[in-house]
Amino acid sequence: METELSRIGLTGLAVMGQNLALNIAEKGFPISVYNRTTAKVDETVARAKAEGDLPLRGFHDPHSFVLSLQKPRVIILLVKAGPAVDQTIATLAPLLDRGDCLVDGGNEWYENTERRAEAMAARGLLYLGMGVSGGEEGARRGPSLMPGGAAPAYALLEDVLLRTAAQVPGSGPCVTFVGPGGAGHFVKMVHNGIEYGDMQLIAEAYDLLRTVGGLSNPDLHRVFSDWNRGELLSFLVEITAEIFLVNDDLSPGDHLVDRVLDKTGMKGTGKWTVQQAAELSVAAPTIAAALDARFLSALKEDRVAAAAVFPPAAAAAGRPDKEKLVDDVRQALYAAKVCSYAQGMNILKAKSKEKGWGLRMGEMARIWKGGCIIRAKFLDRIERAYERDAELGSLLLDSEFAQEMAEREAAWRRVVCLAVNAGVGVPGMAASLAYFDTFRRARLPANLVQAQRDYFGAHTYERTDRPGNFHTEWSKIAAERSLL
Ligand code: 2AM
Repeated sequence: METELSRIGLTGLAVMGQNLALNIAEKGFPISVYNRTTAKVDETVARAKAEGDLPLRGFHDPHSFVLSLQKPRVIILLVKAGPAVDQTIATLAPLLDRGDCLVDGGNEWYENTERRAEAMAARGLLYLGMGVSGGEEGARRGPSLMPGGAAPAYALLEDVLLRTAAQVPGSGPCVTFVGPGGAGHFVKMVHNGIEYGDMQLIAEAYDLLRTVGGLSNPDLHRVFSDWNRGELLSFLVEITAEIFLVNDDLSPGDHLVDRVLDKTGMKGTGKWTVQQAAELSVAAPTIAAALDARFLSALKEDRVAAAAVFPPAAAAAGRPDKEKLVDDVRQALYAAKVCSYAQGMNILKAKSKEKGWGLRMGEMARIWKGGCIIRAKFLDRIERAYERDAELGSLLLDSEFAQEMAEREAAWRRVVCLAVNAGVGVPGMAASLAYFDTFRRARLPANLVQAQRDYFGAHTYERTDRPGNFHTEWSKIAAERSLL
């Protein structure tokens, strides 16, 4: 055993790295692992033994780690994004031979990946940027994998990835070669932005049901469990239902969710998604609303002060009918989610066009169907929509989605109106509705904005009835008119 070379290597043995290494070993690929802090190497080796004598060998120094790998060597990096990746590359690259490959599995900014891929190529080394989603459990049991970079590099580890990724019956492993350059990390970034949107929309549904509908935590558990048996079936709805079941050890009799401070953390991928949407001139108001909601959540002290200044909106007479409210909120959540995904997919499409990545949109939906945080039955529909039309301009224009939106529109409006009147912010649901109402109108008030631009800045305008660019001396004509 000691003299045999491992099929693959992995360095960076924090939670994701350890679990992914054990997963790869369990799928029958002998793996070598290394970590800067060697205690984590020993911990991983002990776990491999405890979890079924898995074919995993630990190394305390990078040199013997690299020498333990069969050629061409493939090493997955799961170290913290940013400078740690550069430092790890600086440690490993000099030990590698031409044709060996490094795979960054972190949440890295895609331009860093492209820069590193170029630098590696200059040394005759291959490089992949691979999004890995699914958290601890996903990494161990089967994550969604989004590898991008040089196609020959992907070929070096495709067999490992196909077996390591989540397997969705009838749909295959949740991995595909995403595209060249930083495409893999970019797709993972947008996945995370979509995840922000999903989580915010679910939180708004919870808030309405609790604050306006008066549902208790056991009620909420039943509602979310019920939703998870229908169109909203998804990992996030499932875990939400479970959260309402957990009691608080430190304050007996209470539910833990009520003791969790209302401040949401973040690591940056949601912010990057919104920044990229703006760079690409793609509207992503639901994802932006989810990001803003996190910013506002952080202002706990200011919010407590504001709550004292602005008392809650006058309660509407009586509580709404609970059953009707639950049914309306379910529909609003679904419709708002469709708009959020339409935005995320449009960011991917625009970037793919700009960079010439050739992203296959249906494939992106397919590899998100299992393993990852946004996994959901609903992704089947997105995959089908792009199967019907690979160049689909917006998910909202797909016939199946269009019908679903029409069916849920009235409930969605009722929910947003109810929230507005109750003074309960639903930034995600409202942003989605405004997005929908803007997108679906053939004529917008943009004519007036353009007229203003031409008035003060001579920016010219186009006409509805003839081609060309026009400029009008609006102030002159208006002055003449007002003299009449
Ligand atoms: P550590 O256990 O030695 O801290 C997540 O933080 C993972 O990234 C950990 O495995 C951590 O290793 C690794 N990591 C962070 N910074 C690093 C660096 N500069 N060089 C190598 N590994 C690093």
